[in-house]
Amino acid sequence: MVHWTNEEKAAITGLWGKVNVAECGGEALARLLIVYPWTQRFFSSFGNLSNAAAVCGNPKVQAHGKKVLTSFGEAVKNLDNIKGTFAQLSELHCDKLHVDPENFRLLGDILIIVLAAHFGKDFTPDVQAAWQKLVRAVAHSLARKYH
Ligand code: HEG
Repeated sequence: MVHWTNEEKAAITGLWGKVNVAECGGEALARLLIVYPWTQRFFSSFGNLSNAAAVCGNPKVQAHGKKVLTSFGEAVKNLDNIKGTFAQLSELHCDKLHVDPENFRLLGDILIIVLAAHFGKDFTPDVQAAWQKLVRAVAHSLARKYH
């Protein structure tokens, strides 16, 4: 289990309260699909992903990005039980969707970049450190049911 200091918890929940989930979620998923184009293979039903502008303007990408970041928010609310929180989603991504768990790590790092861009100086090194720990824990929990 991941151990959190009070400072880390405060850094995570403090920033999360200011996150626009639709905007940051949409942007994070769009950037994942653009920066690591092989991730597009999971979203063949999403329509036009032919270039960066198409990906960013694709309503299904935006909607799914919001869904993913909303779900990510469950980790923020359950910092002391992230594994349990994502047990079912881990099974889904493994057994049904066959998403390579490396992609959870990539999305986590992209999310950090999106948060840094949105929050600028407020995304201090301490806040970043707590968030890096969080995105790793989420990726780890989502990868847990793979075998
Ligand atoms: Mg996943 C569906 C959460 C990363 C590919 N993802 C979903 C759903 C949730 C979710 C809540 C809907 C589940 C349902 O319908 O019951 N995803 C989620 C989280 C994270 C993540 C929290 C990481 C933080 N997902 C992720 C990554 C990929 C991916 C990195 C692929 C590169 N997710 C994926 C696909 C679906 C979901 C293909 C099904 C989409 C659809 O067809 O609607």
